[in-house]
Amino acid sequence: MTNYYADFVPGAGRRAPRAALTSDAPCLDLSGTWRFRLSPRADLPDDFSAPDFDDSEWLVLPVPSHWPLYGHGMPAYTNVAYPFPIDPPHPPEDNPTGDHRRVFDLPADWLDGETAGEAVLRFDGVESCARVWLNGTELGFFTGSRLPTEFDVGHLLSPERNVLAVRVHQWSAGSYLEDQDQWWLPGIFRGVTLRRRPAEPLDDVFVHADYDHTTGEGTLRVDAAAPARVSVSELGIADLATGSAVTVPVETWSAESPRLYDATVTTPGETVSLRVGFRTVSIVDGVLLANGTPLALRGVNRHEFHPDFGRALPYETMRADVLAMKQHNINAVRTSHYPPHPAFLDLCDELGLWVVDECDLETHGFLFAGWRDNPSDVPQWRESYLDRMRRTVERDKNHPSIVLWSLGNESHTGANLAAMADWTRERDPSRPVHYEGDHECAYVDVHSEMYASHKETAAISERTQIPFLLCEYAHAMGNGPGGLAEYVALFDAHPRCAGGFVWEWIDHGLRHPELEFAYGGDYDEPLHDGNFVIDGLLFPDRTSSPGLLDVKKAYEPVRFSFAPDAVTVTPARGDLSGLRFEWTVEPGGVGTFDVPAAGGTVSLPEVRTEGEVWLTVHAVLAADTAWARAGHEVAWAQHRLHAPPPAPVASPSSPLRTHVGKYGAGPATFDGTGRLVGLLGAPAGGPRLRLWRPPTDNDRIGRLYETWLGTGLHRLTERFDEVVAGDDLVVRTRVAPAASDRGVRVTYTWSPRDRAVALTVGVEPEGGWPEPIAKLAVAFTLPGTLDQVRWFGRGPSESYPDTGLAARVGRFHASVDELQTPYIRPQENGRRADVRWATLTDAAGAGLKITGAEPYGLTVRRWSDTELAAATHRNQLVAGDHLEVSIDVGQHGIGTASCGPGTLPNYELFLKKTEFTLLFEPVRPG
Ligand code: IPT
Repeated sequence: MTNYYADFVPGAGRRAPRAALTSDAPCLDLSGTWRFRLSPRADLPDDFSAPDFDDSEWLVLPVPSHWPLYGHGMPAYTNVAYPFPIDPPHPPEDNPTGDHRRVFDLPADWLDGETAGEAVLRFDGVESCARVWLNGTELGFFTGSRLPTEFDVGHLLSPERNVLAVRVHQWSAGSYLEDQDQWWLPGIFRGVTLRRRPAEPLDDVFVHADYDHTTGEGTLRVDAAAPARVSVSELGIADLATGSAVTVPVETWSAESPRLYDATVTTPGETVSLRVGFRTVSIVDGVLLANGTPLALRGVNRHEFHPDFGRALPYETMRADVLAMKQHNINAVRTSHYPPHPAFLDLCDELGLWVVDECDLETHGFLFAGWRDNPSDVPQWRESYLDRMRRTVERDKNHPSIVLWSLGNESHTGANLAAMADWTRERDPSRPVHYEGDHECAYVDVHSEMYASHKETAAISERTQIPFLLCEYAHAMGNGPGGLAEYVALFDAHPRCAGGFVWEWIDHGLRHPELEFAYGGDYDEPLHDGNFVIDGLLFPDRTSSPGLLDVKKAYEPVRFSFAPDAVTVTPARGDLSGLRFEWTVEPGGVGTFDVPAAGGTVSLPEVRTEGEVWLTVHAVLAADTAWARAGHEVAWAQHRLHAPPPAPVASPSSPLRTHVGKYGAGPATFDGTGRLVGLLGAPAGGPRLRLWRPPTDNDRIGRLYETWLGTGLHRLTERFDEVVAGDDLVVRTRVAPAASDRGVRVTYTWSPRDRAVALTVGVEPEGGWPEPIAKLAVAFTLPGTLDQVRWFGRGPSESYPDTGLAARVGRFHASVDELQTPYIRPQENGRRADVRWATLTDAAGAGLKITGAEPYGLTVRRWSDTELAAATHRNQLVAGDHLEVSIDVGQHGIGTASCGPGTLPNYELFLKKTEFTLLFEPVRPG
């Protein structure tokens, strides 16, 4: 067989695809330590397949694995571009090829007398093309990296010393169909198993478990590859013949309440165990329904990723992903852009997530060829397209969690996609077909878009005649996504809009010895897309980003609305029966209240406290669930019970201290030009006007950042024009970028107070400033020892004008280090919003309190904006000996311009005449 890896044909020698089944037939797991040899090319002799070939000099490699993650070759990242010439079906000449060998004996109970009997060798995932031999006999080859493949091998097996040889090519014709935005990672990365096939086997099963919401009854019918009997003891179903239906009262399966019934299907030779969930997906009047109720998909896109193992995920990681999704109010997942490991879908069934199961298909790189010869419309590729869809649907058809089949991603359009849709509908009429690239909706059942703006989303939701969803939105790259709440409000408002899937679940940062987490370019790839692969809600080590906390808030299944003396609680999905309601008043007290399952209005507690007082209501789990413990907070909301007292900046004045060439006011000292030189007896600097921020990914990739660079916001110069020392110390400056006649007149008025000093900053633009600015702030440098920050404002996590939904008003404490959000590519982060006051104190509790006449945004760092902007990986940030403190009275929103719309108009920031006042007072220990 020559050049099978450069052929349109998807494989040879394989068995027909079938469901992933749990069977009582013996199964031998062939994962473990294999022998391995890497070659730079594909056209090698196949002598290694001979059983007596001597592999004792070879390396060893765990299977499942990607070999580049074990030091053999390098990972490589491109988003859209193919990292080889577009010349289908030819893969590149440089084609790393991994030969794998595994020797195994059959377990004693496997043998049927002297013979091994029938058996099937199964590969659950190999990237990108494998040729397989058993005991020296070639079985065939296959492509379709994230799809299963089986071979009949019983006739080749011996009781002892079976030699399995697998040649894996990194590149193949199949690579043209696998241009997903992720690392290119070759290898046998999912399980390899040998499955005994008994006499009278049960090779395939197709469960149909519908639910009629008008009667409350479920209808079960199991189609099977051989006559078999079906039992579901909990439903009193015993010995139902395959092919015949029975209707009984059932509880439905839903993401909120994933009720499963254990079932068995039995032939004389084999018993298969299934978990059956009853649910019917339908489209009525353009609304996507499950069990007669609108499907509200509050989803995420999930790639399979682990920082050490790539797509060879440990089971515990898959489970952790599903649990974390559930705990963050995510109820749906799109398996972008390939069928996941089958165990992941079992977890979705068990724990409850609606799934869009996507075929392993993407030809995005043809974009750079103007979509010329795009495989989606080239007849030679048709069989490969159908083969991929068959293997997806056949493997996964029994999962109640799957509600839509997706043909693939970003493959433009064409007859082969239409053929996939036709085949799918014919094989499984119970699930609608999704594919975003069919813009005309010629062969799909739902209208899907990615990164539509809020305006477009509203417009499509209004005019569409069929269900509409955003298969990708809210690009979670770096700091962000901004504008999430506004999207979810649109989903809630439009019945035909079934919701959306945030892009994406996790940053694909690979653990790296020097860089901590690597992204594109860190392996010297000649062509790469940098940190565009770092765009998840989780950091690579699966700690949460602020974006994930915002998703949790935006996707809450409970809504609260407040009247002056009451709160109304309404379920947004499901009902309130599993929840307990609590309230806290800070400072004040705590309590609980009852709400009927369908929702209701409850009086608010009466609280008599002075000052600014907030009520927080919490919906928490009443009892342990499969995915979180009792007490886990599902939803919350806040309501201000008492307005703030007048800001204390107008405390009694005291005289300005003057010495030769120096001034003093409260804790502050100034040089003769009026420059701040000391605070609390320690060196300090500032204030300096700041209009720039270290660019977020959204700033940088969106075009606004270029505007900021062009305007020179990052290189403002300052001129001291005048200092007037009277009752107050008034310092007039002009701040302006080089090469421009624009400027800003900034007046700092320092008013001495009793042991304190108030600062009023007057800002007056000169010349036109038509573009948005990044922020309007003053920056100070303070001693590095003041690294304990307490504040009354939004927290505990960061917030920007259009992010920070998860940040509630309260009193918080964090060290300066804890205030930093460790984005993998460093960028603006860590701002705390709506700060009424903050203290910065040393270990003993001594330091400074900064109170705003109006709430302000606070950012405290151990490095400068310039250093933050220059760092490409977070371990390059080195703490200095002082703090950089920025106090802003406005920031431009975050938006999602790295992929999608920028900041919504009401979160834009423009420079205009402004005045704000801050009070600085010493804080003493204790
Ligand atoms: C879209 C892709 O579908 C997804 O895989 C990912 O690359 C995402 O963008 C960006 O991170 S395609 C884009 C052209 C809208």
